Amino acid sequence: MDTDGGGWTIFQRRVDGSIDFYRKWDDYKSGFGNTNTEYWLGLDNIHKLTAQGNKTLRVDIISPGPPQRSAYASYSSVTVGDENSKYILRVAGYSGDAGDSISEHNNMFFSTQDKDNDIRNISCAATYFGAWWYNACHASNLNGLYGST
Ligand SMILES: [Ca+2]
Repeated sequence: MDTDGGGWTIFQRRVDGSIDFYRKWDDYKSGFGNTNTEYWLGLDNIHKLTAQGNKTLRVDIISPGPPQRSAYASYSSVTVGDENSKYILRVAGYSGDAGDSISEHNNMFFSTQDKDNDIRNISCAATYFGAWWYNACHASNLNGLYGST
């Protein structure tokens, strides 16, 4: 919570693979998991957060190693639409040292195994066992199988 000046709300956290993230629309809408370990805050909540003025998105990734390595990606502007918009993602202003694997998901809808809103003629969520703003299909898949490359 004190990274880069603090003031963050953590909307997704994965640390040990203890929570199953291959879930359906209603779980991603409402949220799931345990704030002491792994969780997803819920798309309705993420929408409300990002609707309150300009928000920065930051992704921190740590590879346990050894040697332990970390990298981050930051986006100076992010919004997630409401459910009627299929939680459309609008993201811009990358900086960081992880590389930019989210900008290509800009303007995409959220998809889950039971709601295919991607732009490919397969279900990206079912094919890659995740839930994300898939396009055709992904540069990042942070709700995919834990430990998968
Ligand atoms: Ca599709």
